[in-house]
Amino acid sequence: MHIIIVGAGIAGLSAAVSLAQSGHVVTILESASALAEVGAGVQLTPNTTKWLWKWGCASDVLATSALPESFNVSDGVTGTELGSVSFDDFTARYGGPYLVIHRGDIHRILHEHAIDAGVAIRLNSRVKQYFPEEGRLILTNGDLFEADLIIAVDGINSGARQYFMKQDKSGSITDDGLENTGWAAFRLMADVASLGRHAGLKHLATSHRCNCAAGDGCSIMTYKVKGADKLNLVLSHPDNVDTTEWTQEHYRDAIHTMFRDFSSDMRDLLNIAMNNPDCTITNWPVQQVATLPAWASDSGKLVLMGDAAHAMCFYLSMGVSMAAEDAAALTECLNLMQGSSGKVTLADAMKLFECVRKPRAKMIRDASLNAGRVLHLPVGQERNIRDASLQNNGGQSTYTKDIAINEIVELAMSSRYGIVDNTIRDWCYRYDVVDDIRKQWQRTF
Ligand SMILES: Cc1cc2nc3c(=O)[nH]c(=O)nc-3n(C[C@H](O)[C@H](O)[C@H](O)COP(=O)(O)OP(=O)(O)OC[C@H]3O[C@@H](n4cnc5c(N)ncnc54)[C@H](O)[C@@H]3O)c2cc1C
Ligand SMILES: *[C@@H]1O[C@H](CO)[C@@H](O)[C@H](O)[C@H]1NC(C)=O
Ligand SMILES: CC(=O)N[C@H]1CO[C@H](CO)[C@@H](O)[C@@H]1O
Repeated sequence: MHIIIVGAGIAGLSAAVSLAQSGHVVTILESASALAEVGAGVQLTPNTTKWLWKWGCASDVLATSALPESFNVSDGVTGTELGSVSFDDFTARYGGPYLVIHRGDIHRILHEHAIDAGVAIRLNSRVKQYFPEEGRLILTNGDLFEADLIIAVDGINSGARQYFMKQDKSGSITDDGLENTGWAAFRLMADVASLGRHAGLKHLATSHRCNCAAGDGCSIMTYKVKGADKLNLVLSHPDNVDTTEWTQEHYRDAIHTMFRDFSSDMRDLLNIAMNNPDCTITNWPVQQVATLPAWASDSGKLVLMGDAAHAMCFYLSMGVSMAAEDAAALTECLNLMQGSSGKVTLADAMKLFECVRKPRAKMIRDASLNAGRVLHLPVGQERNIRDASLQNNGGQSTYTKDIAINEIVELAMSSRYGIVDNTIRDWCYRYDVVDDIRKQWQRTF
């Protein structure tokens, strides 16, 4: 098939690699004039890495990523370790490692593999309008494109999403599908070298761990990117400040006030990071995409994927995993459709894609938001429940492939903390989207 992908982000490039490797003719339209991914590191969960391996990216990814040893959660105020999960046995347990990679690196690797697979990438190509039922679109410069299938992976501020929103009586769309999560994050970096000179922070310089210091309504998450002399800091806080007019001085003051009760080690960490003359602090309000009425047009010729369809907050680090799952799922649907010798239409195949992906995306999105809530609980009974379960990783995992959905939803929305919890983690990482698509296919057709 001839497929147009709109957006060359991590999700668009993943879809391009997967589809082109399956023999489809793929063109990417990207509005930017150069391909570059800004920002710091991303954490990739085991199943994502397994997809990347399948697409032949293993050696490139491993060469540029860090394999953290563990994820440790502590009480930000007392400094007490609350719980942890070791990443040592992840490959044995989940079929792939947990890793941290620079956004620019994963983007470049996917880009190179897309080119190798024969994908054509057109930069300076901003889509202005879609014709969802016809498989056509127009760029802002007036160029018209047509394909068997158009996949819109144009990110959280997607222009394609409006075609899937409900219209009001006058036929206009007033809702952009975005929801505030109530959270935002200050992002900054610390020099690893300067941490090494501080007794209480040395371990951040010498070890490769994802650390999270949790407080009432705020937290400090840190991780290192391979080869980097920088430690990434993500400071979560309630999204109730307008920082548009803020100077760096405002940021510093806000951070000092916000973390004034944290342990002296954590305050030293923030000071070291902020005292660096190169330090630039930015604020990221964290938004998510509402549950949309549909992801595929009636004809199946326009499909929404990636953050455009299901942006979620980062407390389970599942954004890129969901993008990789989308790519694998869509490829499998098209392969099965082509194997059905005309029995299954594109419209039916894309509906099936939507039926499998939408509920999973909703559950992971809601679980991510709940993980943010649980991480930032105030002192009290619910926090005691969280801390007790953190100590033993929520006990033995009760996850099986056939576990009742309600049981998982209940757990994922409970006081247990996402990634450290054996059952919630198994549910996130043990999922096999291709298996799910095949089963649903057999049931439906
Ligand atoms: C602060 C932060 C931290 C995160 N941390 C993690 C993490 O640790 N782990 C993780 O898995 N995920 C994380 N995520 C989420 C992850 O980054 C995304 O889920 C992932 O990058 C997928 O994005 P995407 O490709 O769908 O969208 P994008 O990266 O936004 O790409 C969309 C592309 O479409 C292009 N485009 C937009 N409109 C048009 C148009 N009209 N015409 C043509 N092109 C267009 C844009 O230029 C862009 O290149 C984080 C996100 C944030 C904000
Ligand atoms: C962090 O987690 C690992 C793995 O569970 C554990 O061995 C280690 O003791 C934890 N604590 C610290 C401070 O590193
Ligand atoms: C795509 C993929 O490899 N998915 C795997 C995710 O992890 C589980 C558990 O290891 C595997 O069964 C899936 O095949």
